[in-house]
Amino acid sequence: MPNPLYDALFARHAAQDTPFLHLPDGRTITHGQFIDTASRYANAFTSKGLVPGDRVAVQVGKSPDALALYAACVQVGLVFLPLNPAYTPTEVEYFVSDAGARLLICDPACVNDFAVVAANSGAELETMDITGRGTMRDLAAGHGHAFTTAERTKDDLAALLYTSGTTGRSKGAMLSQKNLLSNAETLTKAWQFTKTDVLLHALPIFHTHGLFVATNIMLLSGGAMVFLPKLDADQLIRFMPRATALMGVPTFYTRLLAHDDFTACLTAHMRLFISGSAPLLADTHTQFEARTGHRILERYGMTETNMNTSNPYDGSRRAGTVGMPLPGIEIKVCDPETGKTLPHGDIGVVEVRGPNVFQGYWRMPEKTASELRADGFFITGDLGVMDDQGYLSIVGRGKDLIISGGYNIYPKEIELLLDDQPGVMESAVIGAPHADLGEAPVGVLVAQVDATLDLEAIKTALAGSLARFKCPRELVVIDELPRNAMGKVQKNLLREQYADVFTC
Ligand code: MCA
Ligand code: AMP
Repeated sequence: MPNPLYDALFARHAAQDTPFLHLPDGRTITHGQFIDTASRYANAFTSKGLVPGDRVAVQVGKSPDALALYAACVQVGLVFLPLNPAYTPTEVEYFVSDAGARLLICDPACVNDFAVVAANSGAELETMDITGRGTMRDLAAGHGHAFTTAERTKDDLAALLYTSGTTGRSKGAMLSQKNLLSNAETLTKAWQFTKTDVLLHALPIFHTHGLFVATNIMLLSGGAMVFLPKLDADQLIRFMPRATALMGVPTFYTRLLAHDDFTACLTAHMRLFISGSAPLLADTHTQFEARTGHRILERYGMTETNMNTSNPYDGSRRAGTVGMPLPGIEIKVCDPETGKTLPHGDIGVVEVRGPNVFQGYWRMPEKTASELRADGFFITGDLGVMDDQGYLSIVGRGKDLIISGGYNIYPKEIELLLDDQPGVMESAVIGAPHADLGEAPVGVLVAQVDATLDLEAIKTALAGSLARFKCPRELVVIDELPRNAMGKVQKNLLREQYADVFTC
């Protein structure tokens, strides 16, 4: 039965014994073996009564089996909802409940906490650990690999990815088969990936970058990945001789540059280094070229849109820019007030339209209507400027957002928790420059009259309900927050004041 995403990414590799995943322990999983495993999981899902359109929330460590869950969801027509393992049970409960997920798959080590989450949100619970073991694998082992792929159209939902919001409430971005497939096709072509490529994959697989950009491209092209559990510069260096390309957030490149063994000789055979998810400093770009002779290719995207722009594969890769709109994708830089397109050279809000743009936010019609125009343009909230040659630079954000090591942190979510802490009158969370992560969160607190704040107790309280990467690395107390005439907190002044907090 037709299922455009499954047919393009998976079905055509079903009988192939070409390598797909090279694992650090020396094992290799072929495309065919991977698809067999995925189909067993597809049978396991079906045996649990799941039907096309059901949501499956997956909060497990990175493993080939975790990736097979994604393939299985596509084959059954389930909506894949991957979650960062760093999220606390409180955070996960929101996602699972909001999505109305039928099934939650978690690490067996957390099964007690997540049994409560599943019960509260009406989902069933299964487990999978970092090696792939758990009740899901046991269930799949009882099934064969014959599975009749569910019929889907290109407009059916394939994934629901939660992105935090400026109001503090996370929104589920609805991504259709077309959104994912069109972008995978566009990027494979733009970056010239073929079945001879081997991608060094050290990104997480619960975000667009590691899953839909990196993995979908390698599936579509029929190439292979060195599949590493996480970023470890030693491992990248060890496996680089087997690879042809690397994709990473800027931290990947700063950590490689900090490593003495990262040399021109090591990279001489490499075809491509790609960076995205956060701004790559022009200085990193320059240092990388000086060390290796390679110019990093920077691109720009969002969870809601997959990839929008890219520096050219052939042609000038310009440091400090995110390149030009990808084929089939339109980009406008607009006046934030009127929405009118601005001339080249003027700074405005970036808007994007194309087959990559999501269908809207899950069960949030008002939010969708305020960010997705009727004519199909999505208002990104990023501030950009386009030059005469069509290169876009992201110069800031209209939205209050911190990007730390490629993870998005919305200050509002943290401020709401800080404001609830004993003795806190109000708070503001800002991003301060951080050498390794680009920026990292700082909490600025104002105490209630006569209150003395216990900063350690506040940190402990936050750690109980917020993923660690969102917790402010520094808490400072001041007398009052700077405000403008309208009463709005002037975060730009706080950012200036605490610009050196992680460097001095
Ligand atoms: C880990 N920690 C962090 C981060 N990562 N803190 C702030 N920001 C982070 N990004 C904290 C942990 O909670 C822990 O804290 C401590 O750092 C060590 O954790 P560890 O796992 O060892 O960290 P790491 O290995 O150094 O990880 C840093 C990393 C990783 C390599 C930058 O975060 C990463 O792989 N980031 C990539 C994210 C990504 O894929 N983004 C794409 C989103 P404690 O010690 O207190 O417990 S998609 C997107 O943005 C769009 C679509 C796009 O354009 O791509
Ligand atoms: P996410 O919500 O995780 O999809 O993050 C998307 C955001 O990451 C975008 O709206 C941008 O603010 C930022 N981003 C992604 N790629 C780049 C880049 N190359 N340069 C600057 N910012 C980027």
